[in-house]
Amino acid sequence: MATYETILVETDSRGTKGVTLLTINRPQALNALNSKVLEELIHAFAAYQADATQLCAILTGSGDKAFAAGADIKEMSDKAAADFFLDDFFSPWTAEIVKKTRKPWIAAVNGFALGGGCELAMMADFIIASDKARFGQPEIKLGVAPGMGGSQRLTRAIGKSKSMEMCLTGRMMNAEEAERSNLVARVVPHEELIAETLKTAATIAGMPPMAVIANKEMVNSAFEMTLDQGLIVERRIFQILTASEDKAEGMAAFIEKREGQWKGR
Ligand code: CO8
Repeated sequence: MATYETILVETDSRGTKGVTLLTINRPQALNALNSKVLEELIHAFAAYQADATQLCAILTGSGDKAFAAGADIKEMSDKAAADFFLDDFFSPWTAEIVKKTRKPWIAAVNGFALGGGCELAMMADFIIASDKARFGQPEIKLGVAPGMGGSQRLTRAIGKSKSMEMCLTGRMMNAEEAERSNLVARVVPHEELIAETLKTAATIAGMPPMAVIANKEMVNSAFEMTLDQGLIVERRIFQILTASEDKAEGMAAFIEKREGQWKGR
């Protein structure tokens, strides 16, 4: 297994078969996202995607305070506009992590998820938040604006009015409001965040692998396509799945009142 400086990786985490736990590990900087974190997360997500024994990942932050308090302001403060533009700064987060990870991953938000931290959480397939989680897009206070998808993904998640208010004022949203606003799937007590997220991830990892990937692909197509296009994608993927060995097994298992034994084909 690769060794990393800024993240921790645990496969079959805490004995949970098929579940990889990724932890951003810069608690002294509230897990701010610098270029090393990005480089290492890209590598770790690619390894997760390639590992056929793992079917669900969780991303969280180390320490008790933050998931990630944003892109690393100290690293960015000296960069010129030309550097950001020529490097197409922030583009690898979506291109390398979101687009290339076909298997699901859950953000377990354990504290501050601000700026790039909130944007990273929103890249996950869904968010489970501790009751201490706080979400925000405070970039405006730095004289800039979201750059890792905040204005787009937040608006799709919670609607124009709330997203606009959050981006224009930089205010934070607590976990209760985030759940009410559909930003997060579920809020759990802080101390139980990882245990609860592992349970949800274990449920997913116990499903037929092709169906897991297909379900993720279908739901995501709802954000990229018209209704007609999305419905065609859904029907075609559904039809393809009916040819899988796991479909025959799943239906036989139901009729025979037993658990399915998945082949992943
Ligand atoms: N980048 C770098 N270091 C950070 C960051 C960050 N985003 N957030 C916190 N830290 C560091 C602090 O500098 C501090 O380090 P040190 O001990 O060496 O001084 C340490 O983490 C602990 O932080 P605080 O002492 O500030 O902890 P508090 O509990 O007092 O406050 C807060 C917690 C409210 C979360 C506070 O740290 C904060 O406001 N952080 C910044 C939040 C933020 O603005 N995030 C958005 C970042 S910008 C972004 O993500 C998009 C790109 C913007 C481009 C900018 C171009 C210049």
